[in-house]
Amino acid sequence: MCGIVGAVAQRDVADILVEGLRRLEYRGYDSAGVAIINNDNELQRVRRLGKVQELADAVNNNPLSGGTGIAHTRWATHGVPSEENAHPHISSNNIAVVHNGIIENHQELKNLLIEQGYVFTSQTDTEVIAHLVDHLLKTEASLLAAVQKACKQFIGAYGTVIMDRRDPERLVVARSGSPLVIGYGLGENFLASDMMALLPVTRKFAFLEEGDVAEITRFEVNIFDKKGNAVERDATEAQVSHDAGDKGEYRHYMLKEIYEQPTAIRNTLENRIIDNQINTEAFAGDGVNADQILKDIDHVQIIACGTSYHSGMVARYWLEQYAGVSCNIEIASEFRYRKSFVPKNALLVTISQSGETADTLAALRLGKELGYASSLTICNVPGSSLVRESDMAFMTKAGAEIGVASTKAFTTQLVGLMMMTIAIGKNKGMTPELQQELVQSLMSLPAKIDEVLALAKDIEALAEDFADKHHSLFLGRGDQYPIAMEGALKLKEISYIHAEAYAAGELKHGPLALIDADMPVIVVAPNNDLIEKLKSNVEEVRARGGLMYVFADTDAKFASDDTMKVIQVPHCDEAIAPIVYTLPLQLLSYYVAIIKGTDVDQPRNLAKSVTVE
Ligand code: HGA
Repeated sequence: MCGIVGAVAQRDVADILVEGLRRLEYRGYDSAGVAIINNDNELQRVRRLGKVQELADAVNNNPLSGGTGIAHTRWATHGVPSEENAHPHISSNNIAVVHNGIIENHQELKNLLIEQGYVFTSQTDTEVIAHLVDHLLKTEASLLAAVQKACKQFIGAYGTVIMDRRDPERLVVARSGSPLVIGYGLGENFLASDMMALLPVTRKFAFLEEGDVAEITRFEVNIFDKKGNAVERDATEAQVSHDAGDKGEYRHYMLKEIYEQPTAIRNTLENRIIDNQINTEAFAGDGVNADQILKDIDHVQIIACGTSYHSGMVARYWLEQYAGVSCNIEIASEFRYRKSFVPKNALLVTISQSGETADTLAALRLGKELGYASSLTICNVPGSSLVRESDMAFMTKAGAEIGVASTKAFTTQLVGLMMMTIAIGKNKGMTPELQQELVQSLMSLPAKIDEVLALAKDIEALAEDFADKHHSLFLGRGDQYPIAMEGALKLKEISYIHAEAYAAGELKHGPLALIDADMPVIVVAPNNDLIEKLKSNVEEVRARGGLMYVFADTDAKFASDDTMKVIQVPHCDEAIAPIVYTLPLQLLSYYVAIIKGTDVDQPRNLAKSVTVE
């Protein structure tokens, strides 16, 4: 979602800010802007609709000097994408503000501020922050005090940075529901919504916690918690490499990330399996005994959104089939707003690539209040909110995922969830033989995925058939049903072709009515217990003139004919089939998107790391 970058330095910071925004581009956005205080203490602001490059060109043509500045990429929630609505927003030509999140009571605040004589120039909720801080500064002694007071009036979520041209060497930042990280430099300091933005200028970071307000100058960072007490937040050295954001030889990040999956899975497994047993330290958290917690639980409640929700759905099949533990899964935005029942000894598992997904984080906080026995997050970003706020964390080692459409984060989540299944199952009667079998299946994954990636050319050829289609149907059964859902999500996200997924047994309860030659049907068909049932479903489609694309196990005996194109997928163990069959569907969406000419890495209307609800 939107990106924030800020700097207080002696040197000119325009290039640092714009480069920071570039490094956050992958999150998806619709406009960008920067404001810098120049040496005459004047505010200079440039905003552009569209790409950061438009902003960079504008700044190049009209260079901005000055060492204190803020910049933003916006993903509109309130008000259309436009230059007027792009951040920073300014009040009284003194205060400039950037903001991620939503101020839910903006209308009420706006009415009060209009009464005070403020004139609004945008349709955003954000503009109230600028005017309210300006208004409060008439009575408050400092920018810090004004921001602290303003925050008490906001309902909703914000990661916000405010600067005042009359106090030019200071930024004040506040966090409630949207992440912010401070980057420490030598005689200069920075901040951003994601440390990726600041890797060219520093590697030393401290994450703000919920309710924190901080004052940043060139030489000092003073952080205050929600009660206004001065606090320290641990600063750590970033481990991620400076070039984590490079595409290398690949045309798109998504393709690079698809091909990184064998390595990502290898890294996720590394040092976590000892003598064919899952090392429960992989689930460790501060001061908790993961081993004991996993032993004591009798039920698992999984909460996630989007792609992560699909990995959780697969885990439900695994937990009940292999570990003999009951499991529910729910979309975070539903769970958080309904009254739910908490079973005894239940573990709350959240899944999120970024660890900042707003709905999932809110669901975790609610779950803690409701009294779940413990919480575990499956997450790709160390230090993120979900990791910090959960009792335990399993870190997927996918590395930075830049493409908006998740690929390697999904498959490594599945690896983590299978490891969790084994770790829980071993105390619930899972035989050592089954544990060993599942562990061996996991270990075979990287090589198996390499074999599937070798099918890329065949899948690329298949993609031609989709270019003129507007709708498609994905079918799977059992633990492949969520994979069909993930395949459909991938296709709609990046190619904008309407795609729906059904459990194949549901066809006759409605979707068969849609079948005709213009509705390609994609089927995932590993050779498992349900294969004969699935073949009957395939016949139901064929009998109604449907055209099918079947990803089938080499042993499942599917053959191409007039109505069906079959891609033979190398045989794999049943337990890991959901992971293996994800790959051809990722490749299919990618090649269809290429043919359609869509923006693969930054699909329209979407954003990475969904930090607003
Ligand atoms: N609500 C603000 C900021 C949007 C945002 O955080 N997107 O991720 C706006 O619409 O400008």
